[in-house]
Amino acid sequence: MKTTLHLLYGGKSAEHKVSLQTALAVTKALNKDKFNVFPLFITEEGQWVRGKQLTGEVESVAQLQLTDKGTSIAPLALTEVNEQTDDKPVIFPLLHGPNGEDGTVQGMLELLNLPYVGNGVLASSAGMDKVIMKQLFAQAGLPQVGYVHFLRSEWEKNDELAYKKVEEELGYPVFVKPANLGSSVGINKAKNREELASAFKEAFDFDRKIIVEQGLENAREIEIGVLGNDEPQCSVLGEIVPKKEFYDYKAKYEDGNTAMIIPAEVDEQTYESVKEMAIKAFKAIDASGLVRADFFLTRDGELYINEVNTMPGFTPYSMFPLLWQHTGVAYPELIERLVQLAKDRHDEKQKIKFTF
Ligand code: G1L
Repeated sequence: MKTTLHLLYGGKSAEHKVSLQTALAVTKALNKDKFNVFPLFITEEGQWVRGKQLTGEVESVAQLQLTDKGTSIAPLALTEVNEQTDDKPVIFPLLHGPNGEDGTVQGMLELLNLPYVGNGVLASSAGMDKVIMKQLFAQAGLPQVGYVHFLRSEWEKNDELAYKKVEEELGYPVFVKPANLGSSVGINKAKNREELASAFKEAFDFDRKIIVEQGLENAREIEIGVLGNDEPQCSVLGEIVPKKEFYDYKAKYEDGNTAMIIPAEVDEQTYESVKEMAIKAFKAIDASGLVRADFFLTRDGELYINEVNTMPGFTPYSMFPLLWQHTGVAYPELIERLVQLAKDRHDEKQKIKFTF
């Protein structure tokens, strides 16, 4: 029996275009003999638009921008998709940022009792808040660099006190980041008090809560893919290497300024440690489906977890799919595995008794 899949993409977010590109890549990779694929587009204004089944070849993102071609629906009218087939349709959310990655869309899909690809409500929201995520990692005994966090109201009351806390507990350099953002906006490196003050000011433009992390000099950035539900598996390792030296965090992570090395060259023991820590991190946030776990490896061989990404870049050229490609799971198979994991989680959930 064919599986009906609804791709949910676009969205009221800075990542709107990335989402469209990703939806296009996923659409192209899906075997139409196995899947009935439907587009569900969220415009930049937040309007939900449902389109006709994607049967033939979809060649450009313009075909996925349904603005005049589809039927506007209320988000909760998504339940109507139920009637099209006896097998429950699976929703594939490809959305980033505060309106999709933080668990809100996942919560809506839970209410509708629809299976969906990727992380659930708890992991999505925990993974979006860097402070909460670090607290869960600390609880799991995972090594991390030092960090402190502040609310805008605390900083407004006494900014000197906040800066002193950073200097006493961490020292320079530090990275200042909004607690709640998926991408790299509002992030700055600070090497002194003056840079710290301006980094605080910018980070608070994007969130009411910020995190300040100790900066490691010269550490390598190692990433790994984790795939599964209750028994997650790890991919090979990848490394992010800046193509030249960067003084500015933003420039470093702009497109084309870093290279990916897969597999990363590390010794056997480091590989084993990364895998073990990645699985611990996956479980610490109660992840399901997938995460990309990011680490720092110092030149003396010390390993720290940096963060996990519950919705990593997902074009065929992004780190997560490439890591799995090198592990023996090609892009179309990766997508099929994720859809199966969505069904498995949904079936598990149906076993739960809700009345006593
Ligand atoms: F559903 C998955 F597979 F879990 C999933 C969902 C979303 C994987 C990766 C992503 N990534 C994105 O949606 C994005 C980073 C392209 C945001 Cl626009």
